Amino acid sequence: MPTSPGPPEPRRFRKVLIANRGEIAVRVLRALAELDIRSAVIYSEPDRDGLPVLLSDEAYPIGPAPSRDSYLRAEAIVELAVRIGADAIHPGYGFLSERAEFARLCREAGVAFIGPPAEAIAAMGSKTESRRRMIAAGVPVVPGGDSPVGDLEAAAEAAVGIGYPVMIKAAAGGGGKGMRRVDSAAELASAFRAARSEAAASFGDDAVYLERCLVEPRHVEIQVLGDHHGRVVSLGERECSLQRRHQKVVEESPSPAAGPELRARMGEAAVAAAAAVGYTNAGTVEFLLDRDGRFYFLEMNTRLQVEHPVTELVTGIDLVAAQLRIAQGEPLGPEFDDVRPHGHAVEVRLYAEDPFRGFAPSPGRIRLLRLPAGPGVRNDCGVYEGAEVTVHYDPMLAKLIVWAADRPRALARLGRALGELRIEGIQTTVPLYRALLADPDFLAGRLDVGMLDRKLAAGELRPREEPEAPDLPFIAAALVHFERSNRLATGGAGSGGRPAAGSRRGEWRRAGRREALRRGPWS
Ligand code: MV4
Repeated sequence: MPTSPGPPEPRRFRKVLIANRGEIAVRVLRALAELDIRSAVIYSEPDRDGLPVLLSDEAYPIGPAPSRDSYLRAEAIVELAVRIGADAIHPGYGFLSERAEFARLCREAGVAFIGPPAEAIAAMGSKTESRRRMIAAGVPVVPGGDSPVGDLEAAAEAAVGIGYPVMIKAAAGGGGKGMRRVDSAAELASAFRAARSEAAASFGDDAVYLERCLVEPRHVEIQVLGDHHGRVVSLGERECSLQRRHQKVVEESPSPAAGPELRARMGEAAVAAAAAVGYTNAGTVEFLLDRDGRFYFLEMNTRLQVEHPVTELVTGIDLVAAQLRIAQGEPLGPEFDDVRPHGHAVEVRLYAEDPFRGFAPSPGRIRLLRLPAGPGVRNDCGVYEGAEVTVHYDPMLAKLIVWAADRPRALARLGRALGELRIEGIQTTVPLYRALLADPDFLAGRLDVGMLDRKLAAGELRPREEPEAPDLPFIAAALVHFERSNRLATGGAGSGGRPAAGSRRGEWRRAGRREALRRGPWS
């Protein structure tokens, strides 16, 4: 049975230390400010001029660029929290967020870890252990072996029992490392060897096991919250099938594949999964959903996730505020009864990668940054104009999230927002999203986990440049000036009617407007 420390003494946090950087540090800072809790951040040398340092109440240097010398210094971070009188540490995602040992260190130092108990992190950290516990809890898992296969003979036997195609997976794994699809007995030996050595290299553990391979499944995950009073709730699903090499690029809620009935069943399974390991705070239960609407537990992410905003926008729940309140010992209130999605939200991740050059990293100075705004548009951004993007950390700079009444309107709004967005100085994945908005399968919600890689390999998703403006800045400036003086002279209605579409004058005028928008009158 999971050891539960029981409800913490109810208390108000006065100061919280954020053990992270970038957009998620900014996101947590905002929640702290709204709850009137003092904020402290750590920062590495290259992050000293970063947005979290600018926005926090207190900021502390933690070391040089390499993560192991800065953001991964578990003991130094806990010591700092004690020294500065922080009541709690928010780990964000990545870095120390899923290290059971870190959660334990916090607890021993009397600092609240804003996340689940160390025991729950550990139980979900092992694929084979979590599979066994899910089976015991009645949560559906992909049919297959519930223990590692030690040699090729055992693997062959297991594969026959399961039936080809099978998936070989690393027991310690996750993220697709050490994973191999095997379509026939003839391929098994080489795939088994490859999976084992990749597992050993990635996780220091060469244990692998076999599952039935699902064909073109979707990745659908359920957001859960658990309080310290024994209650776990589901906040519905996120569709995360659009991934490039196991990196999510677009997420949305609700899933185009889910209706109220499937949502309810997946939500119940996710709540059972979390409860089975004594889960508290925010977590995500990942499922594979097959084309017949059957779903299978994949793994549980024991942290706040990058894509949490789409859930926030369709449920109206502030997940970071909920994490803080749960960690303070508050019970989940009536606003968490029977949460249903309202409207539709889509998130695209802005990576500093060049989609025209195989998604190569694209560090450099952000020379121009204009973020979209207006109805239903949210930016979770960790950088600002003039900031330097380095190669030291994850290339995700920001997320653009839109909300609208339904999916077609949300996609239209995403297109509008991408049209307003300008980033110069570095390359980003924005052109890929412009291309996706012209893809019939994406528009129809026909998604599966292999779709993006297949389309990119087939050259189907030519990244689209932003609508190109001719390089005519002075003519543009003249046109803008002409328009302004004309508008003043005529009392605001412009020069009297739109020129016929495609007319020479109309094209030039539009080019001028685009150019003026691109550069801005201020630069
Ligand atoms: C699978 C699968 C099909 N069948 N398991 C990849 C990462 C790992 N966490 C689980 N993964 C998969 N497991 C079975 N039995 C297909 C995938 C998969 C995938 C899953 C989620 C998100 C993206 C993916 C991309 C390719 C393959």
